[in-house]
Amino acid sequence: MEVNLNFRKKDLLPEPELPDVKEIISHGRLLANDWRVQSCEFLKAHHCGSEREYKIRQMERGKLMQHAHMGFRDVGKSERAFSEIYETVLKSGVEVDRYGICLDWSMGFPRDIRDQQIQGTGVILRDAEAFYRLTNQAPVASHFGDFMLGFPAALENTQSALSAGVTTIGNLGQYFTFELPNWRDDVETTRSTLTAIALMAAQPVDVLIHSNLDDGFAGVLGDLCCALGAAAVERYLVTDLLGGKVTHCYGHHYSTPELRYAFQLALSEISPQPGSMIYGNTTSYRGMPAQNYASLSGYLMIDIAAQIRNPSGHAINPVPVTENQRIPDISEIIDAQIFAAQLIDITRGFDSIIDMGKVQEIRKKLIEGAETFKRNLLSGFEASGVDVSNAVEMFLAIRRLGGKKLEQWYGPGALDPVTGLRIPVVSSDTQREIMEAARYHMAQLADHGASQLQGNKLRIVVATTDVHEHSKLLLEQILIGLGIDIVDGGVSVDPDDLAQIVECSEVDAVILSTYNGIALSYYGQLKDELEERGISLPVMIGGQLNQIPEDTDTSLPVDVSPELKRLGAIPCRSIQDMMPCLLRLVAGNGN
Ligand code: B12
Repeated sequence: MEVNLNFRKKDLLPEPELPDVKEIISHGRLLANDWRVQSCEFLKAHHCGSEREYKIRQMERGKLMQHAHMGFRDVGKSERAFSEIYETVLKSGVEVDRYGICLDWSMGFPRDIRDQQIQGTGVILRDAEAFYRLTNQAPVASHFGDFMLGFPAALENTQSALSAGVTTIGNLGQYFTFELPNWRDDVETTRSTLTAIALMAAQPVDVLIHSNLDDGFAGVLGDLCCALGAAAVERYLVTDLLGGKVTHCYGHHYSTPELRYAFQLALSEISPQPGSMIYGNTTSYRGMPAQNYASLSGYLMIDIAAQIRNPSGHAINPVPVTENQRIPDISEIIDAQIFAAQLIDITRGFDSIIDMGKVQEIRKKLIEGAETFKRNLLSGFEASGVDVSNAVEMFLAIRRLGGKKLEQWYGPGALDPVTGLRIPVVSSDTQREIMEAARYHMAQLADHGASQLQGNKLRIVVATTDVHEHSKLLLEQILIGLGIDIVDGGVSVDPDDLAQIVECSEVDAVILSTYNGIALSYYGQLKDELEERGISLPVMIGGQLNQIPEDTDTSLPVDVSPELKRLGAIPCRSIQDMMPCLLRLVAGNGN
């Protein structure tokens, strides 16, 4: 076993005093006297006390469950979607078992300061009554994950969800990786999250504490053993330290069929509660709807086959094929659900031809690697002085270190003698896909003047406004290939911090990726911050350049590229779009 002294507790947790974990747990338990799971349409219709009970029943019956994800800004539309999707698919003989509600990221802020925050694209529920109204529109299990746990409003949102009859609540993965704009108090975030977990653990019925691994570290790790290891560590945190039941979701980043299948088998051993859902392989949606249907069938068939052979309680999630273009509308969610039900029947005929030998081999490696990761992490933390039996210290230490360091220090892979990096035992698809994309774009850029950039010593800061980091990794690979020096502007960086980095690092331009539907507000703030510092330089911005117009409650965001351009930014739809600006910079005429 490796025990490395990679950090010292006093450097990572320098606070003279952290909140008392015993007090947090007893506060959460006490709150359970007043905040209890209430009945709702779903629990009544299925005569059960919790979604966990329902899942176990369906697993025993061999019934595959279906999940639909949604959350429109317009609350009325979200409520309509709840009943309309359920009723319409039922007419085709299909049942949606659960809805995942996509809350807006401003919901992560406590209610009293929520209105002053930048809003994204999800639904905003003003109070407990609004949670109740939404979840009672159909006899479908409601799952609240996005922007619940892992944020300063974790406790108040959990209280609202419990009183609306919700018995699967997350999303622990987001605790570890998501940031709210201009919110820096991770101790308060931790206090709220742990109190909410203790409250759920103390309920008289089973409440599943959900974590989407892809929202957490799995989205950026190079070794799938560490992604599975994260599930093992989270189980330790929630079950051993806080007495709750943890359930895991995965899927956005799992494209290779045998890896996806093997991960399902391995996860059901490492995290044996009925699973919440398997997320769709959304990163494979890159084209038009007709192309995305192929991706949908590809990943869904694997998920269905895995559920037939090894029912783990995870509902399958047919993500509508418009997902990469915009937030899918109600009719598109309905189509995807009906499509999935048909595919369940078809897949039964294919299941027997899958080569399980290869899948089982990967499963074994994943489990061994995950256990090594967990063991190394716990002993490494202990050696560094962290009290591994104290949930406050553990949560904060993991969050502050971040996935990449944890993988490098505690991963099961051998160290590469040249780079010093861990060699993945089971390589994730994400890194491979980013490297492949970088090679593809470099070849394309040859026709757009790429050679003129070499040797010109341009220096560019690359950053993201939110958790979406793949484009940053891709852009960095490409910029290195173009001979450009990179300054790391960070992930989920606030405009003032980014302006500060620009001021300190003598860069020629900024490259920014943004996805959360905040492009215009973010750029406006960055521009002000740069102007205040007397800085004028080109800002290239790409990703999802959209936003819900201010003072409206329309549900879908609109393109803001023209406004961005008018304000002085350089909107980029593709990688090639940055080339004219880069070429102007080497010609000495950046703006
Ligand atoms: C992967 C992904 C995630 C991962 C991110 C993992 C990670 N660590 O990076 C996870 C699961 C964590 C995630 C979370 C969320 N996501 Co997301 N996610 C995606 C997804 C599937 C892919 C985005 C991506 O990485 N693409 C890879 C890049 C390389 O390709 P690309 O986006 O096509 O970009 C190309 C060009 O635009 C260009 N480019 C990009 N930036 C720039 C910049 C410059 C300067 C230039 C020149 C070029 C350039 O480079 C690429 C070249 O091909 C998209 C849907 C989709 N299929 O596109 C949703 C999507 C972006 N997510 C979305 C949302 C809403 C969220 C959440 C808010 C959901 C939630 N409620 O929790 C959270 C974010 C929370 C937060 N705190 O920020 C929405 C955004 C909606 C909108 N704005 O209209 C999308 C579109 C899905 C949807 N339809 O609802 N997500």
